[in-house]
Amino acid sequence: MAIERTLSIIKPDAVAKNVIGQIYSRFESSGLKIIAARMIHLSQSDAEQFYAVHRERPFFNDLVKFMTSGPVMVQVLEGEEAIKKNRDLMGATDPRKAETGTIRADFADSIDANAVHGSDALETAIVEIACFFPTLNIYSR
Ligand code: RTP
Ligand code: MG
Repeated sequence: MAIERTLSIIKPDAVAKNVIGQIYSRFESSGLKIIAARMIHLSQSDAEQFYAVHRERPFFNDLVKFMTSGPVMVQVLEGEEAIKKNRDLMGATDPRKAETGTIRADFADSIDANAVHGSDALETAIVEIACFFPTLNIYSR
């Protein structure tokens, strides 16, 4: 199986709920390593750029407003099939549809305030990681 890297964001709702550590434990228990991390309060243009693929979607403005509503914790996760593994840990976008035991089922309140982001493919992971971390600040062991 391939070792991959993925970008994870703990969104403002989960940071405000003080569950960064609980979410980090789930990454670590599943075998994913946190190889870079920083807390940042996204500006409007940061959020618009990051979610540019959704620019034409009806929920775009709400998404940008939410993602800039408070600080987020951003991390690079590394491990076997990290992209899929992280998406599996996250659960479905809408927490009402997320499987029991997933991060969104346990910590998210709504489709907007849904606790976490995770890259959805290899190419997006590369682009998203580069948005936040220069190679120099990624500590793969
Ligand atoms: P994310 O990008 O944040 O990891 O979430 P995702 O892949 O599960 O979902 P995506 O389709 O990429 O959508 C990005 C974020 O936009 C909000 N959204 N709202 N009202 C809606 O129908 C709707 N659809 C998506 C969600 O907050 C989602 O996380
Ligand atoms: Mg997405």
